[in-house]
Amino acid sequence: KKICVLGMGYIGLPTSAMFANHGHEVIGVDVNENVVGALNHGEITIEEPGLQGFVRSAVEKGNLRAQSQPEKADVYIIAVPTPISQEQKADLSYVEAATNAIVPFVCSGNIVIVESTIPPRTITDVVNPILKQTGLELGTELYVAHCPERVLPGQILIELVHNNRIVGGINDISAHKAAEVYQSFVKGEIYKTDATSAEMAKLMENTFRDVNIALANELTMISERLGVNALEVIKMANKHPRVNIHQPGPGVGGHCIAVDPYFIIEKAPEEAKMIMLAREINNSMPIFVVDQMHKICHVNPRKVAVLGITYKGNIDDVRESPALEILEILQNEGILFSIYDPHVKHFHERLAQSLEEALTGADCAVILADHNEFKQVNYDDLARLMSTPIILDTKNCISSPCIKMQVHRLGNYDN
Ligand code: SAJ
Repeated sequence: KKICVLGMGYIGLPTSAMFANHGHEVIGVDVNENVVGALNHGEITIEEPGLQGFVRSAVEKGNLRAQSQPEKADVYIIAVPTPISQEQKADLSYVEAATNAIVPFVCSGNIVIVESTIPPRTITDVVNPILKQTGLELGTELYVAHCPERVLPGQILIELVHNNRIVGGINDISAHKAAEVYQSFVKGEIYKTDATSAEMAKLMENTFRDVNIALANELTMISERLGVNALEVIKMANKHPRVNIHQPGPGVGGHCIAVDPYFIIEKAPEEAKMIMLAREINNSMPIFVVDQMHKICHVNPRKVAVLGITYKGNIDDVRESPALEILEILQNEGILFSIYDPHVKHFHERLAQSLEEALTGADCAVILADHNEFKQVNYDDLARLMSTPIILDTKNCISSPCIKMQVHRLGNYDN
């Protein structure tokens, strides 16, 4: 089949390479000329384990090429971003633009699949009206489905193949046709449903995680008040067969979990009370982390070493990262900071080249992302570089016991 994928980002690019490496002819479309140029040389502009080699092999086989405009194909997959606006509403402009862009090329028998995360009813209320401009009858001549992506950044190539998929068609035949498309590489189950259920299911998956992280973060704040070790409490409670409290941390970042719950809230603000509260709790964590930092430092810190600024470990993505807010708070408080993140190349003039450089002269260090690089370090060896060897580990990632370095873990107040 010939597949045209719109949006060469974290989802569209690996998906394109996957189809291409499974024998399909894939056209990758992106509005960014740099991304298009790089891709045609087999180069990628994002970090994801295994992706570079995978994309290069697809391009070298001649099955994947990039361009800035769509063209005629059998299947169109829309995988463009849905950012959140200032008013915390889904900005559907990229989805609308991508749908409009394919209208001149779509023919009878084609399948249009939206993978972008969208608020409930977007296929019915926004995408279908645009596709009607083709003059084709939707569901009989043009098949339309929402097949939300579910891959975890850091494990995209594995999860694309092994995760279960939900395929929400505008009618049964659309769901069936879209499911067939994914059968070429998906080894998980493919479940067929209607488009609106698929939209809502995707949003609820990420909301479930957000609410559970909020519960862990709330437990952390309660534990601070009561002098309890929240990390131990979570470990023990999770020994129950039906309990799965998530891990506390400096907040929830990324372009999915910190954003998707708002797509539900905007559609039903009166009812989505718990969902909103979870957002508020998670958004309050950067302030809590800075407060904790002040409590463990005996004097007001002059310089803080911030270790890890991505929204989670072992990735290069700083979007919606709680670290950005923590840096802003430090800045506003007039506290000097150095930053070290082995996964981020360009970010800030204060980005240090090594852990040693970042720690030198610091009164306190704060780990905000659980990169593997931070787990195996002998922090006792580094203690001498700091003015005061104190470290706040917000991701519970230091495993070795320390003597010279004073290690405080977010959540552990049992002392
Ligand atoms: N986090 C915690 N505590 C935890 C788990 C995560 O504080 O116990 C934080 C992380 O540090 C990070 C944020 O939450 O800041 C989100 O990280 P994540 O690893 O939970 O998820 P994402 O955003 O990288 O990917 C999620 C996944 N959704 C679910 O697991 C339900 C992924 O499967 C989705 O495809 C992705 O969102 C998406 O694109 O929607």
